[in-house]
Amino acid sequence: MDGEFFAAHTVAELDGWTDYDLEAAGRLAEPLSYDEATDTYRPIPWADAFALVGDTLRGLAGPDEACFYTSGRLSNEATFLYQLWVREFGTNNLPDCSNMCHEASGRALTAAIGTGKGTVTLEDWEVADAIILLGDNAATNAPRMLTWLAEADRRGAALIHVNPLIEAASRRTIVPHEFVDMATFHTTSTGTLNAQVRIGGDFALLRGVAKGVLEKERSESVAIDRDFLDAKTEGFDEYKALCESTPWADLVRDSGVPEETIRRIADIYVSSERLIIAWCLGITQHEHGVETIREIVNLLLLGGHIGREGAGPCPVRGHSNVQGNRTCGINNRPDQAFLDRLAAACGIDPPREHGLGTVGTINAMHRGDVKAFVSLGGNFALAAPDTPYTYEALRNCELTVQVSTKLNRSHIVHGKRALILPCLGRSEIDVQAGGEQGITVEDSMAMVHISRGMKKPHSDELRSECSILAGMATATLPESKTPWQSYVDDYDRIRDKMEEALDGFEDFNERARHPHGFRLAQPARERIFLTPSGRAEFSQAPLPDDVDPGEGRLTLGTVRSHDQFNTTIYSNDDRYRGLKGLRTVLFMNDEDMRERGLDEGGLIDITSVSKDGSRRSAYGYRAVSHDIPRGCTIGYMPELNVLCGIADYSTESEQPVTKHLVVEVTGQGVAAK
Ligand SMILES: Nc1nc2c(c(=O)[nH]1)N[C@H]1C(S)=C(S)[C@@H](COP(=O)(O)OP(=O)(O)OC[C@H]3O[C@@H](n4cnc5c(=O)[nH]c(N)nc54)[C@H](O)[C@@H]3O)O[C@H]1N2
Ligand SMILES: Nc1nc2c(c(=O)[nH]1)N[C@H]1C(S)=C(S)[C@@H](COP(=O)(O)OP(=O)(O)OC[C@H]3O[C@@H](n4cnc5c(=O)[nH]c(N)nc54)[C@H](O)[C@@H]3O)O[C@H]1N2
Ligand SMILES: [Mo]
Repeated sequence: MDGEFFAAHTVAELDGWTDYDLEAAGRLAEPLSYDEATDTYRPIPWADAFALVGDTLRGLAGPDEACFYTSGRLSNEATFLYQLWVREFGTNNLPDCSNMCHEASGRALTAAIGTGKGTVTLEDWEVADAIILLGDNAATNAPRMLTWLAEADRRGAALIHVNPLIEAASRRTIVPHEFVDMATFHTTSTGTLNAQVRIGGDFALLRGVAKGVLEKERSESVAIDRDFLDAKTEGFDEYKALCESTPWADLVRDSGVPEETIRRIADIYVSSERLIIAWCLGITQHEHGVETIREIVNLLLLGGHIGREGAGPCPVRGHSNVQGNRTCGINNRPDQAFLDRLAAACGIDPPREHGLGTVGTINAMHRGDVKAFVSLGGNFALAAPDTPYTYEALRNCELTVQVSTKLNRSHIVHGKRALILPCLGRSEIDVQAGGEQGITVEDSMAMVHISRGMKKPHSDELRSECSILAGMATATLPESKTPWQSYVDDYDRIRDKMEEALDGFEDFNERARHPHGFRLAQPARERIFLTPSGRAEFSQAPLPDDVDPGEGRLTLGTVRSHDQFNTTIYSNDDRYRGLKGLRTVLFMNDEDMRERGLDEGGLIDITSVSKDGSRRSAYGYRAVSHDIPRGCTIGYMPELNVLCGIADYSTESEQPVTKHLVVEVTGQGVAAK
């Protein structure tokens, strides 16, 4: 997609294309700048593009008038350069996709165990006796996990799936890496028990399991790990009292799960020596996401299921390097110790005030307080909540800059001036002055390893993300003492600096080259809890009060279909949920449909009621009957972001509550009767 492509299609025309067609148009091939007179993107030399970025940023009233977004694919090296540029420039305005994804996990784990990551490794999965998986559609979004689940089932481990939907991975499924089974359509068991919670009912379920375990403790002294609780935790007695005083009736009502099932999970808990609890977005994208994850940790602590082989908390991350982005400094709320070390290693004076996250960025752009927006990957326009409001916010900017591989909506919804800077993909060869370069990423289990692209780049004009970042940084900071070009010439030099600036990166260059890389230290894995008390902390939150959406309303969760990657939709089918050719649907409970006079496939309108009382609607959807608890409904992201008001974010995590929207659903023609 070079200059000719863009000369032939105005932005107004591209605006009419589907997201699929934008993405399918091919790889971006050269830097482009928006030309208002012709409403087209036109080729621009790299040097001029960098100068435009530098001039615009230096022309702002202050560094906080700019925001710098990251989607979770950026390598550790590029991440480090990005945050160094932004902090040397003078702001912590570093919103990222984590603000919409696992922010709640990081905050909850930091408060509970002192470090914002899980403690579980792949070897732990191989020896766990029980695995509880909450709010994850593994068959679609984490297919590698199917292999681990199938293996666990074969050795007799208990697999408990907690989800309002009975997803494909929760019973029997075809495991993608088992080729013979695939060829013969042989399914493998990947589930023992399904607990079909109400949306947002996980907290009550988890507390119920804890209550069941504590009741058992009266008769079976082995139910909890007394020594661990005494030596390593804080707040157990209060937590125990809280569990005891919460009536079963409340736990059953709020979770939507029968007492008998909750007690069965407690039985499994007590009979398991090694328990892993893993979770994904079904837990995080709620008002009470942080408290729910703290309740996950509470439950693990009871039996000492942390810092022990085969046990622990395991947030299932999304993008390939979203965890590494945080480790290497993408964080709008950096802690002071991190900044102190960065300042000493890099000779900069980073700002100390916290910066804007995703929701804060949108609001600030909307008000006109933020005038420049730089995006390293991702598709902010569609991934963010309140689509029309976010569009207005982006269009308000003086300059938007997208560093991307392919065209998407965020290039079409742009600021007054706009740049598209095309970068190498991870699979492409990256040659710099010092030869071919490799980059590192960190996976969900904190393993870091180096990799190199093998393919010839799509176009000679493409630059690596490190090189683009250095170009923008040099143009922004002419007086900078950071040796930007030297870093780009040889990424080993970036890694040497990272070793100085970041915890856990000792001998980085050497260890990254080990065949399987190396594991970043996770102190909580060694039962070293870097909390203020030096112990793992029980939390004492009350039951959430928002499980019931109110009379006549439903709670809506937005999810991915089988054929999509976040904002990129590959087809309108959702194989495992048995749907073909349509994404404008809501999965509904039969009773909820009957109550509204809806037939299968009936046309519906959906109106959300925001926290601030404002209303938003989506029209012409279809109701699809599904096995889902009453009062709950599920539809697809990113389309349904139009229903998530800008005020609909969690006060605990600032995450948009995209699994917990309050909606009214009416049949077209039915409501009028
Ligand atoms: N193929 C593919 N893989 C992906 C992605 C993709 O789009 N496509 N995206 C990547 C990214 S960035 C991420 S973060 C992950 C996301 O992976 P998932 O978290 O699996 O993503 P979702 O599709 O949003 O599904 C969330 C699940 O939570 C359930 N759920 C909804 N509400 C609740 C609730 O209140 N409680 C519980 N217990 N469950 C609930 C839904 O039924 C659904 O099964 O996947 C990553 N992997
Ligand atoms: N309603 C609702 N909204 C949600 C969610 C939800 O469950 N419900 N989930 C949230 C979650 S978990 C996440 S993570 C966010 C995702 O938010 P984003 O990360 O912003 O969105 P993606 O769709 O993953 O971004 C895809 C784009 O990244 C670019 N890209 C791909 N590979 C590369 C690369 O190697 N380099 C560069 N520079 N660019 C590349 C491509 O242009 C592609 O179009 O969305 C959030 N939004
Ligand atoms: Mo994500």
